[in-house]
Amino acid sequence: MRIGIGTGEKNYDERLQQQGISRRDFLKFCSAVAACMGLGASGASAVAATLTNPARRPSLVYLHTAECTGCSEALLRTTQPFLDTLILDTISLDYHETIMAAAGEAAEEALQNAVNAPEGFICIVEGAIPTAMDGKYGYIAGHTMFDMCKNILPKAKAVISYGTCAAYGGVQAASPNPTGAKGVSDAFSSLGITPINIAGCPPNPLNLIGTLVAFLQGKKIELDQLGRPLMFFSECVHDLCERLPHFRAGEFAPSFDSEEARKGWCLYDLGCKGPRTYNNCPKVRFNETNWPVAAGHPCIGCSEPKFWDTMAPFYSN
Ligand code: FSX
Ligand code: SF4
Ligand code: F3S
Repeated sequence: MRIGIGTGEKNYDERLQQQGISRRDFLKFCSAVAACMGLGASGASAVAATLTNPARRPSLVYLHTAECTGCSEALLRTTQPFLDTLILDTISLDYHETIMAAAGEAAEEALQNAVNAPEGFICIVEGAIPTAMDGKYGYIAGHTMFDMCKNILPKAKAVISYGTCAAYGGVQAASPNPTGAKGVSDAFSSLGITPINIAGCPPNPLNLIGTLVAFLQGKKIELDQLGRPLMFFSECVHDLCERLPHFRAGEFAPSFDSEEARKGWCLYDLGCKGPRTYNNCPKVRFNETNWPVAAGHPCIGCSEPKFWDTMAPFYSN
């Protein structure tokens, strides 16, 4: 399956025009990706060149396991209407169970073709892997999710665990975890796979795009101890938060509907887990618009392993 803009021979101005995307909007988006990657202003043109280079079209296989599809939603429903066409066209999305037109045997064939393509493929996994009862809690096309991943992941050039479920098990792995759900690295540690974990429930799509751009540019992606790219996850949410001056001044909002909350006072007393959470949300806002704490909701620690258990209760500290 090829989504979107078609022929790689056209220059990118033509391809943008065809999609009704102004060059200005596209460069603005590239600046956001560059900023997210910690590159300076000069990084935007390099990002644009990478995303529009028709010569570079690695195959992408996107597998869904146990999850809510929020990660795909976050990626495909961004304010940039061209993400799903331009970006996914650039990387040639050959298999994505949620949005591909093919079904049944045709879908299976598309998967096999992508996996066996001579130029190789990048595999993104969204969701946790059920491991209890020989993986019987999750089947796709007659194979358990565990077996499907076990067969495909070792063949990939790179594996990206997109979302906290794929990274660490997420809500499926919350206690008592009846399905034995695990993150990809945990479930397949014996296969020697080192996934790049783009944590978050959902994750910020810009962190995924930034990872793909870095990969396409041949850059080494440095990871933290939890497998997350340092370029996105090296800082604590709390240290980046715009309410931090109020925290330091001891100004804590007493309730969500208080005047203090509206004035931007700290949400720690309302349960905020920003001090225990590593992510770039305050800096790289969702849809370049907002992030939970600015919208008035405490951080619930969604990019940390086991956050459903360790960060609960969400509304007190
Ligand atoms: Fe949902 Fe993705 Fe959370 Fe998980 O998200 S937004 S439950 S990280 O795998 O679809
Ligand atoms: Fe820290 Fe949360 Fe307060 Fe922001 S709202 S300063 S992240 S405790
Ligand atoms: Fe998640 Fe906290 Fe960011 S809940 S989206 S890590 S602010």
